[in-house]
Amino acid sequence: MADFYNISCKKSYKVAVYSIPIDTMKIKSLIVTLVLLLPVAPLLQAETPAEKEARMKWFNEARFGMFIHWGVYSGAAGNFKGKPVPGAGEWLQSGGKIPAAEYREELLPKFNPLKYDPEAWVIAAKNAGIKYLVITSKHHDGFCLWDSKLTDLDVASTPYQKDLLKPLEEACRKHGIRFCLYHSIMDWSHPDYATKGPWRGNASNPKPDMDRFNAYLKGQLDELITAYHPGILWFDGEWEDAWTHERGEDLYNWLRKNDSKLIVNNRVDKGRKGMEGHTTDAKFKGDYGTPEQRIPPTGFGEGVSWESCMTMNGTWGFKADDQKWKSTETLVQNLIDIASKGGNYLLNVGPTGEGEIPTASLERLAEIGEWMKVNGESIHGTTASLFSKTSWKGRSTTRQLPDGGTRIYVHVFGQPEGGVITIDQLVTRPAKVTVLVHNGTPQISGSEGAWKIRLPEGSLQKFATVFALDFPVKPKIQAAIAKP
Ligand code: JFZ
Repeated sequence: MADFYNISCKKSYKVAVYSIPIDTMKIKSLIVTLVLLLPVAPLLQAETPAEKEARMKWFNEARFGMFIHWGVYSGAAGNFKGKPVPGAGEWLQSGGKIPAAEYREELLPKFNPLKYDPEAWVIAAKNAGIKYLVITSKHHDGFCLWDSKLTDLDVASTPYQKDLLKPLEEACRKHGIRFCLYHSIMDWSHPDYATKGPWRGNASNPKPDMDRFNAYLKGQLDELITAYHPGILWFDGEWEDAWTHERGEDLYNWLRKNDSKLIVNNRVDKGRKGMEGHTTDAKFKGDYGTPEQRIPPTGFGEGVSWESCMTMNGTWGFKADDQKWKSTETLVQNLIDIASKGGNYLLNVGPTGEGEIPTASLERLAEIGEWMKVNGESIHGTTASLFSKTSWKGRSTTRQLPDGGTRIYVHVFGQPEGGVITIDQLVTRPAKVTVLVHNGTPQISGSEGAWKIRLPEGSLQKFATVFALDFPVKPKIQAAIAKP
C-alpha cells in the first residue's frame, strides 16, 4: 500500500493517506475527518462581555509570560550541513531552502535533548515572576514536540523518543504556572498545506488539499487539548493565502466549543495588521492582539487584551552565533512599559538542541526575578497607567484596592535629577506614599498637578525604583498639558 503522495520520506502523514482497499481503520479515520470538518459556528453561544472578562482574567492579571521556541532547528543552531544559514534560527528550513525530506533526514536523527530538565525551566520562569509558558508544539517546519498519532514528523522519530510536552506541563501544574501552546498554521512539510514552495513538503503534490490539511490541524489540536489542557492556543503563520478568514473563524469557533475556557490569540484569523499585531475589525476572530518585537506607543484602550512577544537576542529559535543580548535593564523596563499600557510581555527563550536554556537567558531571568521579588506587585494584577504622559523618566500602573481605594505605582527609571520627581497630571494628594524596596515613606511636597516626591536615601533600585501612591477614593487626574 503506497503513500498517496511521494513526499520522499520513509513514513507518512497519517491523515493524508487514503488508498484502496479501505479497511476499517481508514473508515474510522474518514469519519473522524468528516466530523472535524463540520462547521460549528451555529452551535456556539455568543459570549457576554462579562463572560469574556472572566475567561480572560488570568491572562490579563498575569502580565508576564515566557515564550519557548524549541524544535529540531535548535540542534542545528543556525547551520545546515556545516554552512551558516541566514535569518532566525527557527526559519532554518526556509532560510536554507532545504527540501522537507532532506531537512527531516538530516535533523531528526540528531535531536536528542538529554539535558532537558523541564522542572528547571519552570522554576527559572517562576523565579522571574513569569505566570505562563507558551511552547511551540509545532513551528512552521511541521516538527511536533509530542508523539502525534497523525504524523511521525515528531519527537517519537528522534533518538530521544519521549514526549517533550507532558513533563513540562506537569512541572507547570506543580509550580502554579499556566501551560500554553504555540501551534503554527503554516506548515512547510505537510503535502496538503496549499501555499506551494519548491522546498516544501507540497512540492511534488500537484493538488494540495486544504480541507485535508485542516482536518490534520484540528486532529492535532484535539490531541493537544485532550492531553495537555493548554491555557492559550497561540497560532501563527496565518498570513499566507492558503489560510482564509473563513477557516480562521471556523477554527476559532471549533476550539471554543471544544474547550470553553481556552484563550486563542488573533493569529488564528486574518485580522492582524502586520507586526503591530492588533485586530480592529470585529469580524475577525481572536481574543487578544499580538504585537511582535515591538511595544505599541499606547495600549489599545480599556478592555482590549494584548501581548507583545519579544526576543532576548535577535532570534526565537536557538542560534549559536547570536550573542546580541538585550540588557536586563531593557527587559525590565520593557515589562514595565508594557504593563503601563495594559498589555502582557511574552519574553522568549530558545533552548539548545541538548535541552538547555542558554546561560545568558538564565542570567537575565534571575536578575529580572531579583527586581520582581521586590516590585512584582507593581506588575502582576495591575491595569494601565492613569496618566496619558509621564512627567518623570519612567512609567506607572494602577491597582484597584479591595477596600475601594486606588493604588498608583510610579516606576522611576534611573536617578532623577536632584533625587526628586514631579508628577504633573495628578490632582488629588496621595494619602500615603511608600517605596516598595523598604517600605520607607518619602516626602511629598508641591501642589495639585505638580506633586513632588523625593527618593529616600538608599532607595534607588537597579532598573527601576517603585513608589506606591495610595488613595482612599479614585484619584483625580487631569489631561496632560502640552509643554513647549
Ligand atoms: C512569527 C514566526 O514566523 C517566527 O518564527 C516566530 O515564531 C514569531 C513569534 O512569529 O514571526 C513573524 C510573523 C509575522 C511576520 C513576521 C514574523 N510578518 O507578518 O511579517
